[in-house]
Amino acid sequence: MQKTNVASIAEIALFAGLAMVLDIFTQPLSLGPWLSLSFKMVPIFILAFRRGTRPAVLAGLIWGILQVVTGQAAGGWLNLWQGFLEYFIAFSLIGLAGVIQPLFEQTLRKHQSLRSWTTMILGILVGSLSRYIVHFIAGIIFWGSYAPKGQSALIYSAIVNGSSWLGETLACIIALGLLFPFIKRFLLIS
Ligand code: 218
Repeated sequence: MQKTNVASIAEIALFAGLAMVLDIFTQPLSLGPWLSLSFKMVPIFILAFRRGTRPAVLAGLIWGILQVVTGQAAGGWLNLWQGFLEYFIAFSLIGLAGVIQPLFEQTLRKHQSLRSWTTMILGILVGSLSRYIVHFIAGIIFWGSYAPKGQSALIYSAIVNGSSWLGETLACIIALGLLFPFIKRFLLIS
């Protein structure tokens, strides 16, 4: 595991701040009622691929805390347990995107270019799925009363969180795919 140093602490703050700025100043790109693209997780993924899992988990946690203390989370905050789960735990888990790169480093040394794209996409999937599993569970437990009449809490949560997971994940894969050739030399992925 990498030693924490001043540069990585500064980058944790920087990338958490960047995610927060995107959160405040950008709007999801709506592609219809069920799909809107949102790029806000990109800074956390970049940090995960640059510094590894631990710094990225910390940056995700800070982003979650920032949303709560700035009032940005108000619409998504029902009570302490739910808020803790969906802002502190869920956002921290985005950083798990960093677990893939060390695995690939050890197991797949050949096929350089294929490896880097696979690492990036798998990392994004692991981070975003980990986050959204928490939102899905919280959706069943805490948001069930918002379900349309006749729809179970489970189905409601699967639809709501499934569609925002898809929009966020697709957007991050597209955005990082476009950025990747330009930022590659700043990442652990090669
Ligand atoms: C069914 C349902 N509705 C709302 C929420 C709350 N939720 C979902 C996804 C992401 C976030 C964090 C802010 O973007 C929140 C609070 C839910 N879990 N389930």
